[in-house]
Amino acid sequence: MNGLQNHSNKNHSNKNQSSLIRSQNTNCAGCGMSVALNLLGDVLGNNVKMAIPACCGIVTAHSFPFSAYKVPVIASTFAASSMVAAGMKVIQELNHESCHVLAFAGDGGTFDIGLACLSSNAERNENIIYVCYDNEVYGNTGAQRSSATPLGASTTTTPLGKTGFKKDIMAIMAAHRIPYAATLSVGFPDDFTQKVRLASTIKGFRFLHILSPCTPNWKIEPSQTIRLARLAVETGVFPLYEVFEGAKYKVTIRPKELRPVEQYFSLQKRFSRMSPETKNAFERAIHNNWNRLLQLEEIYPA
Ligand SMILES: Cc1ncc(C[n+]2csc(CCOP(=O)(O)OP(=O)(O)O)c2C)c(N)n1
Repeated sequence: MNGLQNHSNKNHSNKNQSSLIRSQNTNCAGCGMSVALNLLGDVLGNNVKMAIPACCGIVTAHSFPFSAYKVPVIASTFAASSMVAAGMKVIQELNHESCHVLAFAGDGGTFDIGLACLSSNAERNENIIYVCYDNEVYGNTGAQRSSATPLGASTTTTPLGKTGFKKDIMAIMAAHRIPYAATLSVGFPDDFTQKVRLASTIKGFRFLHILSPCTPNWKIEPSQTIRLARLAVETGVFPLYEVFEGAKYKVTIRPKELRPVEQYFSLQKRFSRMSPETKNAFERAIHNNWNRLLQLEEIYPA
């Protein structure tokens, strides 16, 4: 542990290195989650402790006594990262320490199996930052569908394309009236870091939902990660916005006109089996959601 700590401090002094994660990790080329960790580290530095459940994020860490993380990490059960993070925060407060405590989980650990713990922690307004990096699939176990998988995407359990829509996790979090919830994209680093900075100054439960392209499971080239993270926003597939106290809305990136969603589909083989009818249903849903958000912002501005 001491050896790791020394190494961590040494690396942190190098401005070209991430504060949270070492470059010697085993993540895929073009991994959106790795970009998200770098951006989180840019804002939070290494004054961070993390609880990470079963997911690519904990595979990143490798096995004891090695770690690709430069900060203390507890590996939690799949369902319980937010509980563990809340416990870590309480211990830290009892010890009069001050650092950011993060739960860092994938969409499976957030939208599905971790939802009960996430909800109870949000309802108690635990003083943590919950980060969901959403690669829209159970990535490290072989690409099974999750409730974050979008309509029409093929996975190993939906080989012909998923038949239902993605769960609206932001609406669920807003319903808990937590102080802050926001969507972030690794394709918009300034917007991303501003939101992390703001979240780090707020007390109580904060929820950051990051769209995180996944090269093997979206069936894309590593060079397309950032392009897709941007296109998701520009087509309206993944709007960037904030919700304060579950009641006040702010859209932070506002394309003048949404790009045709076909531009987003065509770069990803996971959508290659989508029928024209499903594509139309998808595009209609996106436009409805975008208009709904703009209306919410107009009626309930932040
Ligand atoms: C209770 C339980 N069920 C299933 C598993 C197997 N498992 C480990 S990680 C994982 C999928 C994680 O998916 P996600 O949270 O989306 O993260 P990703 O792998 O995409 O990073 C599954 C099913 C487990 N560890 N524990």
